[in-house]
Amino acid sequence: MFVNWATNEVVFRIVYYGPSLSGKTTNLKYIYSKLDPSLRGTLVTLQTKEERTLFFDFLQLQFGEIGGKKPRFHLYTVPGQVYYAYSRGIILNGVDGIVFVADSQRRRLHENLDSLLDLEERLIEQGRSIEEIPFVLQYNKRDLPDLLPVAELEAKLNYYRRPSFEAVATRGEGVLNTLRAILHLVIEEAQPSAVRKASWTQVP
Ligand SMILES: Nc1nc2c(ncn2[C@@H]2O[C@H](COP(=O)(O)OP(=O)(O)OP(=O)(O)O)[C@@H](O)[C@H]2O)c(=O)[nH]1
Ligand SMILES: [Mg+2]
Repeated sequence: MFVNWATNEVVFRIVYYGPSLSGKTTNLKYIYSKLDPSLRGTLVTLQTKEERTLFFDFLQLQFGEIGGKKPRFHLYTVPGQVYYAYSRGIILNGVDGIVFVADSQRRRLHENLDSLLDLEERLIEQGRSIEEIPFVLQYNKRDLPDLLPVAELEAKLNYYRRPSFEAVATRGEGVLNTLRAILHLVIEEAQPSAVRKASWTQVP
């Protein structure tokens, strides 16, 4: 959380994490397409020709007020490809909330586990722990064949028992539920009394 006293803004950093091709950028694109332009900025994506995220994607959301300040939510995606660990560390710096986008396909279980481990390592480097950070999981690509059942994904990936959501990000299914959940947790962490009044409920 970062307070800009000059502009009376409070800025929260929310990071979409997960293995390569799990659908992180797709989540941001859908949020961008659905939110009223008065609530969001432009979507910045930095991609290779093959549409793999190179450094990060970025989208700013702005809703209502918290304790007299204007909250801004900076949504980032990390590049999932294994060798971009350094970039992921930079993007995670000062994170207030994490959405872990898992790929539900059976053959991708190991990439999901590796990415979760990578997330924990990047946080430990910064003297932080996943246990103290608002965190939700999204089981994406539920439209594809040969999926792991949700119960198995829960058992394997959700060992901290955090809120989790099924999704088909390409169709937008589950994307806004996931977003609402992380906004709720992040605001609750910052100021519990503000949750009910906060206008994150403006997410359609
Ligand atoms: N069938 C299906 N395809 C999806 C879904 N979500 C994303 N995709 C596709 O998966 C591919 C990768 O999606 P991205 O959103 O670019 O993945 P990413 O997690 O940002 O990948 P990196 O930037 O490499 O980390 C794209 O072709 C998407 O259209 C989904 O729910 N179902
Ligand atoms: Mg991406």
